[in-house]
Amino acid sequence: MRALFCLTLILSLLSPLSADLITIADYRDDFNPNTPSEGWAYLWNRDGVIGNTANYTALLSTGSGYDSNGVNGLPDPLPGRFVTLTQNFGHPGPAPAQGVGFDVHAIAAFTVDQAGEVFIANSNLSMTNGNRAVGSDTLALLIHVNNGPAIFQQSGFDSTTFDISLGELETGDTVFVAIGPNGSDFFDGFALDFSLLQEEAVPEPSSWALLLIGLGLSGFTRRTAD
Ligand SMILES: [Ca+2]
Ligand SMILES: [Ca+2]
Ligand SMILES: [Ca+2]
Repeated sequence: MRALFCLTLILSLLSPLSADLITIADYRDDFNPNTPSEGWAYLWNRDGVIGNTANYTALLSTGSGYDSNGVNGLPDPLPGRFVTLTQNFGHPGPAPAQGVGFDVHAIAAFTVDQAGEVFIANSNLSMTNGNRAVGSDTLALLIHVNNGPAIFQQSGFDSTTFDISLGELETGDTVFVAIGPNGSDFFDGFALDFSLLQEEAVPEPSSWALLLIGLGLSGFTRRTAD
């Protein structure tokens, strides 16, 4: 009986857990031009290089999206210039060649409200300015969590996707998706979208059934032994 219980317990532990992926955020679906939806922040690295959240500050609502001065119309005064995020359009800020100390990024950030592995899915970042020569002046994409190192970094694309795992996150961790001018901001208009999915590990019903059977047999063995 004890051997059977042990076997059952081992089998139940070996049974795969089902991983339900739920969408916890979606850039376009969640976009509110007046006030960021719960969990979201729209930022720019006004005060220093990308990757250090101490340098980040909020973009301000213009009523149709967010830019550096919160007043409809671009360009804004340096160092903001064309930095903006709206539901269907975005643009990074300027680069050192344009009179600032570092590449100014537009940053979409989301803070998770529960622990678990988080994935980016359904992602796309495409340059959209019709006057731009394909393959010319590009963007730089950088993704990091809190003040951690870059999890994903790419530049030199006309269009790209970035479906990746961000690993196990804790409640309150923030994902930053930052788009920079990659040297200059001419023709740098873009379209952005992505979802964040989170895994909720739920034991398979069969695992629970086996475990309960195992525990029941264990109890039976003890009673007969007494
Ligand atoms: Ca979407
Ligand atoms: Ca403005
Ligand atoms: Ca550029």
